[in-house]
Amino acid sequence: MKIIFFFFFFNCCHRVICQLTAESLSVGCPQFWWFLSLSRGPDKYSRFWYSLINFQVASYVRQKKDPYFGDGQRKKDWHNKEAIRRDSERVGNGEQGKPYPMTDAERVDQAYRENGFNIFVSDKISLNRSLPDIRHPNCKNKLYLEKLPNTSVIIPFHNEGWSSLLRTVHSVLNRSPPELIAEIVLVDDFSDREHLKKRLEDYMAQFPNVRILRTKKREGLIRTRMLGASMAIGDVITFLDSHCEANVNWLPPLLDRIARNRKTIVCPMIDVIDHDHFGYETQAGDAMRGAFDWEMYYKRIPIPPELQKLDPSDPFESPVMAGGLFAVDRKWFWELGGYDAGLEIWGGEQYEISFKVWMCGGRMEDIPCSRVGHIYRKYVPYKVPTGVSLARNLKRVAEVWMDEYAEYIYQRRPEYRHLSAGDVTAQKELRNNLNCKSFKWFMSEVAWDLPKFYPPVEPPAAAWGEIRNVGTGLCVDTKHGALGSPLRLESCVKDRGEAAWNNVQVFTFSWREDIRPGDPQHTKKFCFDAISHSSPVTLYDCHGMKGNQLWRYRRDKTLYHPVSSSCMDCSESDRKIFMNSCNPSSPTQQWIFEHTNSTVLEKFNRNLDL
Ligand SMILES: [Mn+2]
Repeated sequence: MKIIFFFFFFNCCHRVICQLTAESLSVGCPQFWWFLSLSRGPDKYSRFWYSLINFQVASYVRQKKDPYFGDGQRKKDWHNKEAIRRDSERVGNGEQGKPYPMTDAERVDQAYRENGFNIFVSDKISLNRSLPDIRHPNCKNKLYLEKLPNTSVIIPFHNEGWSSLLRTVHSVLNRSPPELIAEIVLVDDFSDREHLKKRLEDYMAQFPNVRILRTKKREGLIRTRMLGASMAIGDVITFLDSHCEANVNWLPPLLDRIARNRKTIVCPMIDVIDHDHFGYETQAGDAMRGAFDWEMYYKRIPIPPELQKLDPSDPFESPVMAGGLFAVDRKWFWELGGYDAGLEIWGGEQYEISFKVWMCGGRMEDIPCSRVGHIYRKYVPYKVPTGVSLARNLKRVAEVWMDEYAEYIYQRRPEYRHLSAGDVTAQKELRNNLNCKSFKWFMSEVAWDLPKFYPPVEPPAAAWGEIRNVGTGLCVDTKHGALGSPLRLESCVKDRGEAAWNNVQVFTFSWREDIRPGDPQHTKKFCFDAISHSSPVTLYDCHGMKGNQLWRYRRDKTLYHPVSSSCMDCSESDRKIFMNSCNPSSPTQQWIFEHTNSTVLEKFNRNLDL
């Protein structure tokens, strides 16, 4: 009786206690120590708690070496030690993921034209090149289920370069346990480049489990993936892009999660293969959650402390996937209806599948121990149909899945409101039949941390309109300059009595405490940016991380830049705007915004030593 009680207790407390230990170890959670000290008390009951915690910690540590899960399934080390050793000995161009030393001749435009990345460099690197094992060190000791489902790896492509496509295939074959690869399916979306025809078929004939499918006309990425998935024979479908490199032991960690819960969609961590020199490295920020803003641009947000794991190499939940790299149980993918067949060409499909899996009883995770490199192109080398299909796709996703939240998109993209999304009855029926939850549920249970970074309703701005300098009477002007070009002083448009189309003199000091061109309803995604206490002030892509784009508009009318502890200054003679040591009595450091919201400004300045 006692034992039964114990196990019951063990199961239901497991999560809570791990959470507590996780927090206490990583951030010294005071509640936990309070809890522990209580548990140390003399009475029998609290001693029981204490022993339970110790047991938990001990079992956590032990689990690393224990070949069994709690449910009695055997686990094993899936690393291919021999292949890892062979890789480590490789030397040559691009080996170990090192940048290829480019000459000027290789840097020419021609190298990028057909692929969007430097194909000359790609051609000089071995198809079997080695990659650095940049996984979290804990990944080296992880065991996964001995019995894993096998997978079809679907690789759609359109006019892909020869060496980049082949390196994708080679990396999968070289770094996957052969018994887990049911097949690799290359799906050609109507390419016209010669090397992708007979030459590719002849080459792939040496690999019995590589198949080539071809569309009969240009179908676009979404339908090409669907064609591959519909022909797949594996238990799991793994989608990859056609210019990827799979890293050490990438596959077992993905399949393991699906084996444990077939409704989990898993994504590898996507590393960056440089489009110039093919060096291999992590993305900025590495492990982050997938998110979106309310114009439906894909975004990444930090993992909140509540979701951080004791072991940072453990899988974590992600609200939306980045796009083309994920694995899903084949039957579950079709139960979810695959992709909405009404989606055209490209775009929005990652939201559709992500919302669908979360809202309809599944889940989605990123797997830090599974890493796949991807070449982020310099530009897309072929014609992508214009915005219409993307807008239509996004509207379909919003109409079918986002309920009342679709309104937030239409407010920012009024042109979507009356755009036809086509017939969505089948999609709505599917949502009904699968008994899917509401988007409100998704926002409150899954993406609850998103509004902090991308609020559906934009909080009020602190100041906006022209920014007039007190000393010179001139205004800040972008002159429609390119990104990175410095801001200038210019005679104020308002004073000229005529329209001045070549000027941009309206700015918003936004709720993010950055300054952007545009009025509060229509800000651009460029921000005032300074890199030192004496640098010019330029416009740069807003990174949303405060830092060198954080400004204070102080009561003395100075624009203070906390990172460099300096103030925005200007000189009338050369009309330059630059950072300088603060001197609040200098009129050239005083700026007047046309409009201010004193409540918001006071809130911003409250925590500041003025
Ligand atoms: Mn790609």
